[in-house]
Amino acid sequence: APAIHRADYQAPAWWIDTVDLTFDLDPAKTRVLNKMRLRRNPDVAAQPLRLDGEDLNLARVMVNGGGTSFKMDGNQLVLENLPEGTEPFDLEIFTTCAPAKNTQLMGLYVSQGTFFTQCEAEGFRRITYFLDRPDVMASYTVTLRADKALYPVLLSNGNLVDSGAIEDGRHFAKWVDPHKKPCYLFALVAGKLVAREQKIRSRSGTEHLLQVYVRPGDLGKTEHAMNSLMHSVAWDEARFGLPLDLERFMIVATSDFNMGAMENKGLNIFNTKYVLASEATATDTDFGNIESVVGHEYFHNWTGNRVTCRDWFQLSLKEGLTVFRDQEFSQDLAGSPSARAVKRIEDVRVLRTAQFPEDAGPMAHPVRPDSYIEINNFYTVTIYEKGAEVVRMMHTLVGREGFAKGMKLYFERHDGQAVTCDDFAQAIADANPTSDLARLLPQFKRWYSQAGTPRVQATGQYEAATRSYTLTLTQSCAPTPGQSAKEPFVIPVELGLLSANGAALPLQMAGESATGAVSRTVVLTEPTQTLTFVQVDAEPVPSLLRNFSAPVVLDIEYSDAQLLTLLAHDADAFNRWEAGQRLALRTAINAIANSAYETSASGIFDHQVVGADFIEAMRSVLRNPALDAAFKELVLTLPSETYIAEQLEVVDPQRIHAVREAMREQLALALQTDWERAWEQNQDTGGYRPDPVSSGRRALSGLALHMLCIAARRTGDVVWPGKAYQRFKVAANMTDRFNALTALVASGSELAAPALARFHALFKDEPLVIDKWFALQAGAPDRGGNVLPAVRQLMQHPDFSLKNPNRARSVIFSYCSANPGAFHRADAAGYVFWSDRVIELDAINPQVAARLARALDRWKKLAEPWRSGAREAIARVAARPDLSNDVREVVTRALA
Ligand code: HT7
Ligand code: ZN
Repeated sequence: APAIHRADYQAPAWWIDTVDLTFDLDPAKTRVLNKMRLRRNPDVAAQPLRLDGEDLNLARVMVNGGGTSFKMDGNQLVLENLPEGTEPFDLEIFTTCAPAKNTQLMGLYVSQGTFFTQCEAEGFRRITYFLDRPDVMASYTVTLRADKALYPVLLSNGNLVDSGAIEDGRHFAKWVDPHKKPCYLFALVAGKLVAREQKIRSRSGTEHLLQVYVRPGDLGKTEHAMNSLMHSVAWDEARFGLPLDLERFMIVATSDFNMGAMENKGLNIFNTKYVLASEATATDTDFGNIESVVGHEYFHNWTGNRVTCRDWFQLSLKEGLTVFRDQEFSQDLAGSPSARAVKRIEDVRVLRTAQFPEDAGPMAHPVRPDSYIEINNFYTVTIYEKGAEVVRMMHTLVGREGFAKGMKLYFERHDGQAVTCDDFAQAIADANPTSDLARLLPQFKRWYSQAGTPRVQATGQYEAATRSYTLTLTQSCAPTPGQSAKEPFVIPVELGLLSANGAALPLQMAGESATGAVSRTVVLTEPTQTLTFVQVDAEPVPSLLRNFSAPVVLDIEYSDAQLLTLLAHDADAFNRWEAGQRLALRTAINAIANSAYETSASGIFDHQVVGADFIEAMRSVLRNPALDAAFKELVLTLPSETYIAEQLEVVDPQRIHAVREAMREQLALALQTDWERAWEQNQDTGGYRPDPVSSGRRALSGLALHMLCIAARRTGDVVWPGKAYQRFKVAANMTDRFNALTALVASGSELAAPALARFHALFKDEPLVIDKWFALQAGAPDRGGNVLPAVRQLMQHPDFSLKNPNRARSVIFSYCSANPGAFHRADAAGYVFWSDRVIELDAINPQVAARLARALDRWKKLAEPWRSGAREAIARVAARPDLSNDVREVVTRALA
């Protein structure tokens, strides 16, 4: 397929004002009657009407009630003899499709006997012929007709205006959406569902009905989703003055879904994973994810739906902004500064372990891409998470109030329109004319146009004679595909200085008078800049990029002593955590590089690499009564293997795995009594609540149990595995139960097998829990190459299905993308397995297959023999003549 280029954008030659859809729903053959009112766009040169369609059977086309000529050009329906002039006319198209055969889960499909739709990005064309592009916004009326016994609930966007019985045991429902929308926001649902309902009143006094629809047995697991929805409605009104603009807002859960959830206007469709939760079946992480995904989809109601994207190159306009909003929502709900910092650290961890590698690999693209072959491949961590960081930097540059003013102006200017990233940035800048953002806007927008992660190199020079400290900050950005040279970025750097004993020093720059401020934001714009601080009594410890104020890599040569000072004293919690990570990373990288350290044939790395200072620093964190448990758990978790790999030029995945495992074991043994105390002091008291404090306590006690089981493996102790098994059996919530099970599996305990069997028996009727059961085994540490055969075995399990994306992800992705030590086998068997699965999945669901195809993105960094094995596996996929555009684009870029 040819690439589509942003520069080629042209406004549509036709507008569609109204769409009246009638569906006769039948899994084998659904009939769709599409009556549209169209008119020519007078601003664009006259041209035939070309409507997109895919996998449709066309039965009839009529113009103003009469027959018309038409032709097919590939997948497009082309009408050339349409009425002249700009007067509206009626176009009626009658098609059929086969939802039961739709395994791609795009367009109209059936999941467990219920009809669902997924139209973003280009799924509406699989329902009817249409101008399937986001800048064509129409008013929709939808009539659904179906068997009443099989499909008692019939839902679509907007308001229910009519319903009733029709012939042959069938019934109908008619929905009218009061808001114009692009077709990617269309949705319908039909099936046997029940709803949790809640009436709410907005600040202005308007009443709204909130509904969460699920399968009948799942109603008891909808309370948290409903609470999250109510919090979301209240938050958007309080923080941004954005009210709910619908009488009725519905969420529907399905277990077959390609992504997390979808923001269809007034009828959000969710993966069950992000709706269903009870303390018995969902972990604290699940509860947190539900809160943020419910928030995310709800916030799209304004950022995405009321103001949408002009074209798909602008995807980050809605996604980056909405991720920023859901991150802020979760932080605001978390409450305390420490809980906010924990959320920020978690978000940055995702960015650095997933987006930074993307930005350095073959799929690197700007936040606003210039071209794509398959848009589904561009729902990426760059568009979402880096896009959110770009919005966050704007927020930093104009301040919280300034940003709220900017949002207000954005909606005043663009409500009801399909716009661009430029329009958004312009609105934020125009609302803050004296801000750094307004002053630097053209340069700031390089964040949208230039791919790659910038690096900022910092060096400090203290001069005792003048009591001054000079920081030199130099920025650079490596070439990315299609972009060899980069211009300097606007980089806000929040910073502070600490004395050697950890006191916060007042920041006074040369030529300024003293203000007493101990933290400030400096905005970098040049390739190199120097900052001179005066009245500094002794060499300070710089604390740079506080709260991760820009999505960059900070290169700075701290001494161990400086890092220990920051870890113990920095007022910025993010940088405290970061100092601990730097210490751990340094230890890991030195051990990986030290050729005197041998790895045994079985992959065991038997050298003491963790130094006494690091151990004592970790002990102080663990014992510090002033720190929250959630923060301690983050500090005491070593950087991931993926993150360590990103820091290296050449990657030996087995050595990284062995070194990290050895470090964990050493920390487990050296801090044994502290882990015991952490376990005992963080037991749940009272009932389960997924709030930040109690979930932090569960996280820390879970890590402690894990470490104690790791230590037990080395010491031969049977007490802690026994305690873990006991906890696994009697735990009152899934978080504690699953942490105990994980500790047994990850430490290779003999009790793991009986625990896994018991877990399956207990939860065999809970698909989301069975997903965890599969994922835990596919993600288990490799012992002599046992994981790949286990994964093959899991694929033979009666509960396994390749067609269900959650299940496929829980086994195949957990192995190929989340278990580097087991996947990167020297015999390349992991890669061969990967290529087989990519090819197999591609025939069922190209979108999911293309995500799996990304697992080998970074193959060029691998050492031999992995590099050659990986290249061969990718080439094997690429050699298939029948690949989807989705997978073809990924493997072609990987091999380029
Ligand atoms: N906007 C939604 C994207 C989405 C999606 C895209 C392609 C294929 C299937 C999909 N399901 C959902 C999700 C979001 O960002 O809110
Ligand atoms: Zn989104």
